[in-house]
Amino acid sequence: MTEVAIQRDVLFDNDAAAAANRARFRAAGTYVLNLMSGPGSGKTTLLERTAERLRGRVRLGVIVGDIQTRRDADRIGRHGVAVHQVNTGGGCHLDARMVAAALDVMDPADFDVLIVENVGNLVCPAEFDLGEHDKAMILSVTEGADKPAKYPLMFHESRLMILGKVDLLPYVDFDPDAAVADARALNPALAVLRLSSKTGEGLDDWADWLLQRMRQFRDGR
Ligand SMILES: Nc1nc2c(ncn2[C@@H]2O[C@H](COP(=O)(O)OP(=O)(O)OP(=O)(O)O)[C@@H](O)[C@H]2O)c(=O)[nH]1
Ligand SMILES: [Mg+2]
Repeated sequence: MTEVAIQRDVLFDNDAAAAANRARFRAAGTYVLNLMSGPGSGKTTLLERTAERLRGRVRLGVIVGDIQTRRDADRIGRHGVAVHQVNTGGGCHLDARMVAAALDVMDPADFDVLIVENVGNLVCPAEFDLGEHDKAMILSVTEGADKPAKYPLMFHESRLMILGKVDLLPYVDFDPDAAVADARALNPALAVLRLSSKTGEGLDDWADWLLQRMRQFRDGR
């Protein structure tokens, strides 16, 4: 069997597992977001801030994927949300079966919103459907404005791009307009939010976006 054929089979198996996850989320009425980015772009920090913002408003759960350690789950768990850590043991992304296994621990029916923090990686996570309703990504200003053009798939697949760590804009050579233009050339419908988990800029817009997507999912169910 050729390499191409093997990859096709892997993705086919994943798609079947993703469809089963999606059916489970629909039955439970749970909106699910797959949050992706390169390593260290600020996913966990944003989820810590999100847990604080949404406390008492929606039932938020988090599944977090990392190659090793449960450090991110420990960080998020300190903010009073239910969180489950998945370790891929070397794998560079989550797949739908890993999420299905996590759902044995985190019953989707217990949550209005379930956010999956994917493994930090700007490439592989975008290739795998987890059964989520939306993909969102963070591009932090420390990573360089050339990333949409160089790593196109995640920008193409995402509904929302968060321009993260904007508090650092004065200290880095990052052209936000160029980054957004390149990302929208790949994905004209891409929503963009400027955000800093440090100063709080953009956190209200992020919470509004998330709650609006949750309501739209419920209305369309
Ligand atoms: N200045 C600034 N630093 C930030 C911001 N958000 C996160 N950081 C810092 O960036 C570093 C990485 O943040 P994390 O939230 O761990 O990033 P991550 O994307 O979850 O990382 P991985 O899970 O390892 O991929 C930490 O030192 C954070 O304090 C921000 O908005 N501004
Ligand atoms: Mg993290």
